[in-house]
Amino acid sequence: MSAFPEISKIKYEGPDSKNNLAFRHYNENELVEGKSMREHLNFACAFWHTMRMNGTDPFGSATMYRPWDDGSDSVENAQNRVRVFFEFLEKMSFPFYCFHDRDIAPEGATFKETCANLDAVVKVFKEEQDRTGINLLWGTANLFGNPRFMHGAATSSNADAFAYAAAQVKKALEVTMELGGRGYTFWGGREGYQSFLNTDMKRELDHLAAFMHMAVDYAKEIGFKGQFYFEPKPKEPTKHQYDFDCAACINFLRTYGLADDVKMNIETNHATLAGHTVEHELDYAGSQGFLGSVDANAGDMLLGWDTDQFPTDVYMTTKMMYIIMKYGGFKTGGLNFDAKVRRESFEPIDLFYAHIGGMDAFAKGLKIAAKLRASGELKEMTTNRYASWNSGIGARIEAGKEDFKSLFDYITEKGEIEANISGRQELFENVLNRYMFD
Ligand code: XUL
Ligand code: CO
Repeated sequence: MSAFPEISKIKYEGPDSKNNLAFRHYNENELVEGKSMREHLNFACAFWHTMRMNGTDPFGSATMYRPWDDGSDSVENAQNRVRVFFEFLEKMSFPFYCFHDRDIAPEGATFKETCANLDAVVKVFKEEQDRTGINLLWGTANLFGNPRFMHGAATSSNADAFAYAAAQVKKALEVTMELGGRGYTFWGGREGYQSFLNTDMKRELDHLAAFMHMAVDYAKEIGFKGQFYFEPKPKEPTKHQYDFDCAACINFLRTYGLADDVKMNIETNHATLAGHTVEHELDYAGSQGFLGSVDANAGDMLLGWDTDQFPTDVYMTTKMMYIIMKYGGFKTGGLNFDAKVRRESFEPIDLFYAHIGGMDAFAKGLKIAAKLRASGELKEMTTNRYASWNSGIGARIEAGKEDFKSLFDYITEKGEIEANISGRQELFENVLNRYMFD
């Protein structure tokens, strides 16, 4: 039985279409720089938002109308959600999806029962994957929702909570592998702290590293070839999260010997909460060789929390795709819509409008980014800013042929530096606008 009987498969109708249930830009097989849009974008749908968000917020109860969901915690209801999810994925032409263990299956009375519930639901995922050819981009474990993780999971002051989290991730890795997942994501959840007075930070960080090493080791042991990701987020729920931003995460990975096994999963709204733009985070990770995957969403600059809105700002998607393409595009990762419809957008059809908007915004951004790259105009302007490094003293510094003493002599003799040239930020912005609208 169909959960969305009035909605047929969403088709590409081109930029002139006025059909709100059609793609205007996302044409999955269209080639951009010789690669299909589908492969450039690797869109994934987040099970937790699409199937589990019911509209509750700190001030009010559920608003969402979901006729297929009986609201119970039964395994049967969980299995049925999976079938509805795949109907949605198929109608939206999603090549991928992502999940947390606890979104897809209910906890049982014991850990053993919980694992059995998970297996029962994973069986349906497997059937639906085989039926549709839709794949798992990455899996993850929810190590933050249950009260047992009140002090964190890998960084908990309670060693048993660490052990429970390890058991949970062991199982989540097995399930991710069973479903052919291309990756596994760590998001800290409660891995952080509120007050230094009651916190042994060094010990907590050591534990977090030990935990991630155990995961990497176990993945090797069972032959899981997926890419591990670490997802930065600066606050919410804890005040000081250990995975604050890409710089903090990469420092952690390098310090603890995890740099070869883990890349970044960068989320727009998390970047902005850290006081960065998502472009900054993508470029930083890319420049350090850690660009893995993206949780695509948007925040609200007037609200200081993680609103997880759908991304519709084509400036933002253009800049994101420009940077992602600069680093060679996604290898294992993709664009996972870690985004939810607003509490007031409570009808099933809103799930379609939301994802169509996000996918079209990225498809349009991809096309503009490709035009920018083809012309080389911005790149050339940026390169020209650094012309002083191409010869003379700049080239010698880059080649490691100068030191403080030689530079002291150089400047002493010269007396003053070559005149600076304008940064021309406004001109750069004008050029971008020309590509946005022409
Ligand atoms: C939370 C968040 C998570 C991670 C996966 O803010 O982004 O959903 O993406 O745990
Ligand atoms: Co996320």
